[in-house]
Amino acid sequence: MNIAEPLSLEALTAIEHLLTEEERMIRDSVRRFVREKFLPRAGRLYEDEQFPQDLIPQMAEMGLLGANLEGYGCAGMGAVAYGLALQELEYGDSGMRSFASVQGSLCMYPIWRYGNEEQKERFLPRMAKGEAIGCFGLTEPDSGSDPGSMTTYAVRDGNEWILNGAKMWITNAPFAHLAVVWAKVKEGDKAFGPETIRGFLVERGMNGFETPTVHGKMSLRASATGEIVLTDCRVPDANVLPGVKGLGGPLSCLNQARFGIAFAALGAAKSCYETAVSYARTRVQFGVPIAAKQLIQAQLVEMASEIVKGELLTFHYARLKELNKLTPQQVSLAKKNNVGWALEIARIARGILGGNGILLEYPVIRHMMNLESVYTYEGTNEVHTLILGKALTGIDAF
Ligand code: TGC
Ligand code: FAD
Repeated sequence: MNIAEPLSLEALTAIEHLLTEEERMIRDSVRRFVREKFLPRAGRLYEDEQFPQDLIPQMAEMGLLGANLEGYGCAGMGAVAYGLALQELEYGDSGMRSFASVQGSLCMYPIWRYGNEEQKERFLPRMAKGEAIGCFGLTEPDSGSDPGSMTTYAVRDGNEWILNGAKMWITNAPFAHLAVVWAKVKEGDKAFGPETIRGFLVERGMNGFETPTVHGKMSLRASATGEIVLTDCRVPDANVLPGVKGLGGPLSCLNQARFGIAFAALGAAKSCYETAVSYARTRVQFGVPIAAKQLIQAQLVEMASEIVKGELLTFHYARLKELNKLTPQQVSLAKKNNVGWALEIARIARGILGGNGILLEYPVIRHMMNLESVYTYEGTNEVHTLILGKALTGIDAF
């Protein structure tokens, strides 16, 4: 049987000539890093529930921490370069991308956008260097999709705030040096005016701040996930983000992180697709490679088509983001579409590999399990459907 070289996804998407030299360089250097330093250990890290903290200095050197922020030692990448870099990380493992998303979009971004100058100088340069690691505490055991129902409270006491409550499912928490914690406060001492949400920079070492690890995850095992337990935790005024009040604060950070995830999830999908093509071209059943079977080709074509469509969508949206024209609804569309398809592609690839599809020797089952979390976090697939449903009909169906 004559078997020609396969057409690459990159040739089919054909955005290479639309990238700047700097964007290509950033993508290629992260690609090398992931393939040389991470992938040889990926299966073992997943099995051992270990995030590779030893790789943080190199990630920092490549400008991946707070990559798209300007100043304070950050790399100031454009949205396309940032998206491509995250996609290469997620080609390795969603846990690697999660680490960078949380550090940059969910912890450094709120300080960069809503912090005062003193807070920015105190935290951002060290975070860009990977010397201080951050996490983001919004979700609670009884408050996930509906973060406005949170019950973590901050009560003022002189120049300090006393925080009580618990946050759940917090990426990076077990080894983080600081947490951006969102908590409810009563506005104004006298009138007990309306309740609002504020952001607190809680530092490791403050009394009453604990971050027990969540064990037993079957997904994102190479990412450290923890709780944040706050028991009469005293946080000084100097650690309150002055520039934001209300749920719009944390949600604006999610816009940043969700954009990165939409772009990056395609990295996991590409890894699954490439593995499936290569496997199907060499696995012989009924006397021919299974890639010669029309049912297998139909599956590979669907996978490739959805990756190309997702890539074109995010590339366009990333250019819009660089012009400050990307809306939260567009971010929801991209997150829902790309993560939904990445998960579906991983499941199809798993099937194409047959029994081998469940072995950690191949990246597919690891990506598939990871993507189950990516489907749920940063707004579940249903939440993004309802955000779009509300925008398209004008009716809130939450
Ligand atoms: P709603 O009344 O719609 O809005 C409340 C206020 O927020 C404003 N707002 C936004 N602002 C900026 N960006 C957005 N995307 C915004 N969406 C809403 C809105 O204008 C309003 O402002 P104001 O001034 O009028 O008060 O709020 P709601 O309570 O009805 O909830 C809306 C809903 C359900 C869409 C929202 O709560 C939501 O997105 N829920 C999902 C929660 C979520 O995504 N959690 C993620 C936690 S972090 C995480 O998962 C990290 S994983 C990281 C990793 O490892 O990679
Ligand atoms: P729920 O909100 O209880 O939802 C359960 C189901 O009900 C879902 O299918 C949901 O779509 C559906 N549902 C809910 N409301 C509606 C509705 N109105 N209509 C229809 N269906 C609905 N959070 C952080 O704050 N920081 C982090 O760093 C972080 N990292 C995470 C890491 C991992 C590995 C995971 C798994 C989660 C992480 N999260 C984090 C939490 C994540 O954001 C939440 O899990 C997510 O927002 C969903 O909340 P929930 O799990 O409480 O599910």
